[in-house]
Amino acid sequence: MEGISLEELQLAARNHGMPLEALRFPVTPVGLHYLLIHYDVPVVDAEEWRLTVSGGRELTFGLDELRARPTVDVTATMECAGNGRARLDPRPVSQPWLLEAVGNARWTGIPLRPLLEEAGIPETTVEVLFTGLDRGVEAEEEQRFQRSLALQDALRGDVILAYEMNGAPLPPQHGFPLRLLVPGWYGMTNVKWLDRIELLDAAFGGYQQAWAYHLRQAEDEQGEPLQWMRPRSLLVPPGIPEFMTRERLLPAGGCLVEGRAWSGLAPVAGVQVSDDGGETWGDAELEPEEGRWAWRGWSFHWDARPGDYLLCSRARDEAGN
Ligand SMILES: Nc1nc2c(c(=O)[nH]1)N[C@H]1C(S)=C(S)[C@@H](COP(=O)(O)O)O[C@H]1N2
Ligand SMILES: [Mo]
Repeated sequence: MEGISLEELQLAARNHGMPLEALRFPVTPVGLHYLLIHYDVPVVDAEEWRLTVSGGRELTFGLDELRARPTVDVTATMECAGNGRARLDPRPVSQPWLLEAVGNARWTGIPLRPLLEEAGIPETTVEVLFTGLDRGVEAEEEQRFQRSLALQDALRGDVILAYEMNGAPLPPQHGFPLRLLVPGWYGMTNVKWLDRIELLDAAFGGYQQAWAYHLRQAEDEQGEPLQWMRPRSLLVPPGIPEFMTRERLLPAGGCLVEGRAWSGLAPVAGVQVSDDGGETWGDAELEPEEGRWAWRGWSFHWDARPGDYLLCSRARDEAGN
């Protein structure tokens, strides 16, 4: 953890994580959901804002027109693909997440597929490009935040354009007035401040798609594009924190350790907890599933004897990940 720079701190102060004690909430209250904003939060006038769908028949929608369409909602866990990167060695210099870049929210909006079908999908379409209103410079390239999906992924029935979060209009920091939501995929997929959707007949080669968000072992290799969230589990730190170190203090005795686990790849199949930094593990009890895309609660009866412990948890999913 040596050498965290002021630049990294500057990013950490702009983009907060979800404090781990907020794992107690089944649905993360809006202000506790993590945030990641690469550039500046755009200020959008809802009256003037339009969504354009192009590449087929060009369609334009105002916010009221979108809101008048049949509504769907989905409770989905979203995790930044870089969650945990500040602990990697060597540490990639970027938003320095520890473990809190996650949240679980109820998103309301309209399904994407009918909108694309209305535009008429040309036979030559291979990808769908989503463009946000926010602009900045990254890798020396001036850009708007843009990500694409393969056509078959964009046509998944549960992909939505969301205009509400936890029953209220999206707040500015989460993408007002409209964002993409692809349940089960890492956070960067879910383009905020969306104003343009384009059907493309060639793969999009922009920075956020072709270079960023790849899992690579060396800095200069192409790597594998990240998509589905891998299994992960986090626990509510028990007891009370020491202010600076965040070390926890609690009375010896029985302690119910609680947490949540998720995987985009397949439903969570099991969670284990260790009190010796991962040497030995015991099985946690899973709470009922709250929908395929929401994280799953779990609990573990821990017999806390006097001493110092390093607690951790891990999850596996039904696909064996
Ligand atoms: N337009 C736009 N969309 C974006 C981003 C962004 O910077 N600009 N950040 C992405 C990343 S990397 C993540 S992890 C999620 C975070 O969503 P949240 O801030 O609502 O939690 O939004 C994604 N969508
Ligand atoms: Mo992210």
